[in-house]
Amino acid sequence: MNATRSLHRRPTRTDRLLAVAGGLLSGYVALAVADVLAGLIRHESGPVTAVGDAVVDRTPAAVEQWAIRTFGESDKAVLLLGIVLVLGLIAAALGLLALRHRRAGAIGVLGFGVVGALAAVTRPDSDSALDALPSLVGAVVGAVLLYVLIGRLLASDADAPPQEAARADRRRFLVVAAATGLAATAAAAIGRAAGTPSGEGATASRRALRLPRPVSAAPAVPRGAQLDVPGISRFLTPNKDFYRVDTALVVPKVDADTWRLRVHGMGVTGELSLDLGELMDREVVERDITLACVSNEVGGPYVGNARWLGVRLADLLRGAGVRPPSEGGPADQLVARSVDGMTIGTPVEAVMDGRDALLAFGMNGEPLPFDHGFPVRMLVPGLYGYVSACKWIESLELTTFDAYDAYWVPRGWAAQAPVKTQSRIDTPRDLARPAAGTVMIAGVAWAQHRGIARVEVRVDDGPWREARLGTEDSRDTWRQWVHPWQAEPGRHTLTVRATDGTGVTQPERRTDTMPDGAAGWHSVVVTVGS
Ligand SMILES: Nc1nc2c(c(=O)[nH]1)N[C@H]1C(S)=C(S)[C@@H](COP(=O)(O)O)O[C@H]1N2
Ligand SMILES: [Mo]
Repeated sequence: MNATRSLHRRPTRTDRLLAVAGGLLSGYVALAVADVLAGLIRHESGPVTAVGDAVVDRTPAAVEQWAIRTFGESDKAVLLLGIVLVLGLIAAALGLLALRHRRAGAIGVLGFGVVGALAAVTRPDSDSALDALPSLVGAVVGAVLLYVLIGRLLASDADAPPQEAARADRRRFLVVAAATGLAATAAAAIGRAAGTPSGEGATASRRALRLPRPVSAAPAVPRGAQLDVPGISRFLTPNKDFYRVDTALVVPKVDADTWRLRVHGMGVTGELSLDLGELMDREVVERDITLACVSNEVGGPYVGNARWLGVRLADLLRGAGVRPPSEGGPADQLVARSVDGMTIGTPVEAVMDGRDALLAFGMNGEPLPFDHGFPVRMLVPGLYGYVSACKWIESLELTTFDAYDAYWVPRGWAAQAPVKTQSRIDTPRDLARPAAGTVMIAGVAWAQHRGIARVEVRVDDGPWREARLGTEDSRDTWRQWVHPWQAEPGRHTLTVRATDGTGVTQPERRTDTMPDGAAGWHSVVVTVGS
């Protein structure tokens, strides 16, 4: 007898199709098993999430910029879908390979388990080798399944009549495939229903959290800060509409009851380790601060304004003995680290120069949403988020810019990045078709911590005309503006530019977001009907 069973029958096209299906099914079962185990161990240890996180970390800056431009805030969903598609293609190919070499196909499946396991244990938030288990066990089950399935497909003896043999083989294959597919689906469903939903303790701790009253409340937003123009951005951005930019594929769910913040490093004379209660017992302030992302293109959506509740970071640092460089302190960089391994470096001088740099736990009257950094995040008026606004913060280290590059710096972004003055036309929208007559051109302008002194609007190549500004809330917030325009029929280009509180007007020349934020004027093109 021939020892190699796969030679018993020549694989037909149907066999090849079934082998592809077998590969896909094995991949599916492997992921389902991994999902059940990740639910028991740690949700982020699942292979798709772990590989996705690893891909995010290794993505070249240019590709990442392209992804943000093309997919916006759905970039994460697109990445996960991409990973699943690639896995599907590979699984299909392994199915075909197994038809020729059963063992090679199975080993291929194991190889993917190793990749997933490596990704899982090398994540910065992985603190246990157990994180390798979901990928490894899933892969072993997937590999065995593929081996068995292809075995069933080629089980018939060479002496049997070919037609009948093929039919018997397919029946055997389908029985095993259907049984394992159903079993894996059921196991995954039961695992999801029975397992702890991710972050149950964190959700309960957020619900139970009572925010303290501020010693220094933010003054009421002045009447007149919010202009009454349809289509303009709300002055205070509701939490659910606030942009989200971060590298987390699974939003960290931190339990406020066990959260601690450590403050340590150069020039710290008394290391601190605070829990949330101790942080909230300090002097609490409330401030309106506009946050902007360095990845925001001219006219883009990644900017928002909220009312934050927290403690002044400078008070905390002084309490730990820290002096800014201007007073002879040795550290010029404050590195914030998050529970998911993000590092964000901020100039110590900016944090301690009197501005309202905050460790915030409240946002627009509620505890920080998970998406925005629960339980505590940092905010520094006047700096882009990637150099100031660490979410899910767990430690603050005093060091120097020479000694340490935070996460984005080796990826091509500037180590220090004050926000650039920007203005945006919210209405009319690009390519709108307003009727002739009075059209309100309106939007927002921001130059946090310098303030907005003037906004001007231009129609086509006409003269710059000063827009009416909304009342200033604080120089750390954006400012609304409006300009009534007597619109004449035809196609027109509307352009805006702002001047900040130091008297500097936005330059016309457009620059890329990389390395330290986009510059240039925002324009929209509209066609006015008659
Ligand atoms: N832990 C962590 N904090 C982070 C980031 C991140 O990826 N991880 N992204 C930063 C960037 S680039 C910006 S612009 C702000 C965005 O804050 P938001 O998502 O609350 O709007 O968070 C900052 N803090
Ligand atoms: Mo950002």
